[in-house]
Amino acid sequence: MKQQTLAIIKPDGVARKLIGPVVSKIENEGLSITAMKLIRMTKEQAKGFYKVHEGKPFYGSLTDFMSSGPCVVMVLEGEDAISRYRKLMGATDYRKADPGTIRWEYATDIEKNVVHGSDSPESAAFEISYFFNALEIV
Ligand code: IDP
Ligand code: MG
Repeated sequence: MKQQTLAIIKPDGVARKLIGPVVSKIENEGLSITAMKLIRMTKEQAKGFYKVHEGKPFYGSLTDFMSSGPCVVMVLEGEDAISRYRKLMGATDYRKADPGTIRWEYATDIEKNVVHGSDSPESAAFEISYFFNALEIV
């Protein structure tokens, strides 16, 4: 099934000049980028984006981190884009990520794990609309 998913290169990835390597992995996987921009979230915007994690012990630190610098936000499109991009990212904890995945190769910390990807069609719809309007998606 053709799907869209929301991908983010987090502030650690942008600061470490990993935009190119991450985009290469996405393109090599055969996923299409149908929207892309550099943004910097406020703390409030990061809290809204990660509302699903409100109340968890890492919520405050995560939203500080996500608002600490610029991020690249992208819409990816392709067959089973949601699960394919989740697989390409690797496990949340980079120490458990499969070899060759983005987090296996580049993450340094369970929080500073370089990338985000939607985990379901429902979250993809919410997350894409959080950053992009219809005119910005090609
Ligand atoms: P995901 O990004 O693989 O979907 P989630 O469980 O949705 O993982 O968590 C969102 C983000 O919160 C993670 O990518 C990571 O940056 C951070 N995070 C998750 N679990 C922890 C934790 O136990 N300690 C610190 N940060 C965490
Ligand atoms: Mg998640």
